[in-house]
Amino acid sequence: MVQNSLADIYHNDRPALAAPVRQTALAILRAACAISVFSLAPSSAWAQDETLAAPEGEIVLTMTGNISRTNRDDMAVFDRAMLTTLPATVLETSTVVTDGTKRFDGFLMRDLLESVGAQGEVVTATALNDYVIDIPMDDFEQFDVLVATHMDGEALLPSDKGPLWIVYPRDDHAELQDIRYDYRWVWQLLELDVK
Ligand SMILES: Nc1nc2c(c(=O)[nH]1)N[C@H]1C(S)=C(S)[C@@H](COP(=O)(O)O)O[C@H]1N2
Ligand SMILES: [Mo]
Repeated sequence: MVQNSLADIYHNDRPALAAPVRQTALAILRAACAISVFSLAPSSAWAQDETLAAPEGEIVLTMTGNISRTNRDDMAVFDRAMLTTLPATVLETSTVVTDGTKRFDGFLMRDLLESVGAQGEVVTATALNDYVIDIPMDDFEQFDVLVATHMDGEALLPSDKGPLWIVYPRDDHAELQDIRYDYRWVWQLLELDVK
C-alpha cells in the first residue's frame, strides 16, 4: 500500500469553500438535521449495519478491542477522509497549553466510538510518543469530548499536538478543570483500544 507522507496529505487539504457554496451547504445541512431529529433511533441502528469503508490514504487512527465494525483484521483503521464523514463538531475552549480561547474543529469521541460499535468501560489511548492513558467511556457520554483535527482553522500537525488531539470542553464544566482530566487530553493520538 502506498503511504502518503503527512506533508502530501496536508498539501492536498481541500481549499476553503467559497461563501455561496457554504451557504448552500449550510442550508442542506440544516434540512438534514431537521429530518434526522425525527429518525434518531433508526440512525444508530443504521450505523451498526453499515460496513466500514476501507482507507485509501495514510492511516491516522487505529481502533482495537471491543468493537463490532472493523475493516482490517480485528481493527478499524481510519484515514483522514474517513474521519471527515463523522459529524463535524466545533468546540471553543481554553487549554492548559495555549493562551486564551481556541477554536477546535473535529468530531465527537462519542460519534467515533458509535461508528465502530464500541462497547466497554474504558478506552486506552496511545499517542505517537508512547504516552498511554485509560479514559473512562463514561466521559464521552457525559461530555462533548472532541477529537480535534484543527485549531483556529489550521490542521494540527504531528510536530505540534496533531494530527489528532483529544480536547475536553473544559470551559463549559468546572469539574473538567482538574489535573485528572488534563491527563486525558491526549495529543498526537494514534490508537484507541476499547475494553
Ligand atoms: N501524546 C501525549 N499526550 C499527552 C501527554 C503526553 O506526554 N503525550 N501528557 C498529558 C499530560 S500529563 C498533561 S498534563 C496534558 C498537558 O500536557 P503538556 O503540558 O505537556 O502539553 O497532556 C496530556 N497529553
Ligand atoms: Mo501532566
